[in-house]
Amino acid sequence: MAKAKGLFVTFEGGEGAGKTTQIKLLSEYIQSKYAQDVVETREPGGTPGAEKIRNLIIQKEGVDWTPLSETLMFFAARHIHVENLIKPALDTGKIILCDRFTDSTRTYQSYGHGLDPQTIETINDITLNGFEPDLTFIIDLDVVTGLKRAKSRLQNDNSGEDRYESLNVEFHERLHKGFLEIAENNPQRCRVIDGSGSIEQLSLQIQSEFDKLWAEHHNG
Ligand code: Z5A
Repeated sequence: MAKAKGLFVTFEGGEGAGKTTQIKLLSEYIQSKYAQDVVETREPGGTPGAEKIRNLIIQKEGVDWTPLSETLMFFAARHIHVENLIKPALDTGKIILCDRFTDSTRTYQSYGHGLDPQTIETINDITLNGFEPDLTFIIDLDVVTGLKRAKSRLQNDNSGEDRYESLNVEFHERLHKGFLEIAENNPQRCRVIDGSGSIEQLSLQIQSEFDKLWAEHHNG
């Protein structure tokens, strides 16, 4: 596959790990240090159609999604997002910072909800044909601290998005294990960041990893 002009960076981790916070900080850093256009986006969502699918998946009460139907909806939203926003932005040299991507499907739908991992990889191949991020930050935080942070964040907004936080601690422990296994199996792409540090400490580590990627991309 031809190398895109821009860079695609994703942020993964359990609830309340600090992804949204770190995306904003890295975006400011890139714009000020490299004078580069940055697109901040999220999954599910990121385009009008994909945001509609997000509402279907996350906000509806009393639905009867199966793990497979939910996975197909995540990939439907992802296909729109990649084709209509991410690839066109990469083609014009932009840096994309995305809150969650396919690793969240691997963890939530497989480690969490028990869907066969091979089914996810088959759908991924059909939908994205090998398209993966250039770099993935996995923010690693113990489950109880993450859920406390996510709950306090939810009390301060009115999005109504609490469906996943309400699942039990064992579910979140399985996600935690899943993210670490993905990092272990993809050392080229993934960097695990210790989420228990201060916002500033995490941000400095993330900046340093981004600088390395930038240097490789421009010199390599
Ligand atoms: N999902 C799925 O199942 N399958 C998929 O394929 C995809 C998604 C793509 C939506 O995700 C849901 O969809 C998600 C998985 C599922 N499940 N849930 N819930 P989301 O990303 O929109 O929602 P989230 O994971 O719950 O995000 P979050 O709670 O907003 O967490 P965050 O972005 O990682 O954290 P934050 O907002 O930056 O920080 C949370 C709070 O902690 C906030 O008050 C911060 O000020 C504070 N914070 C942040 N960093 C620190 C540090 N270092 N120290 C202390 N306090 C901190």
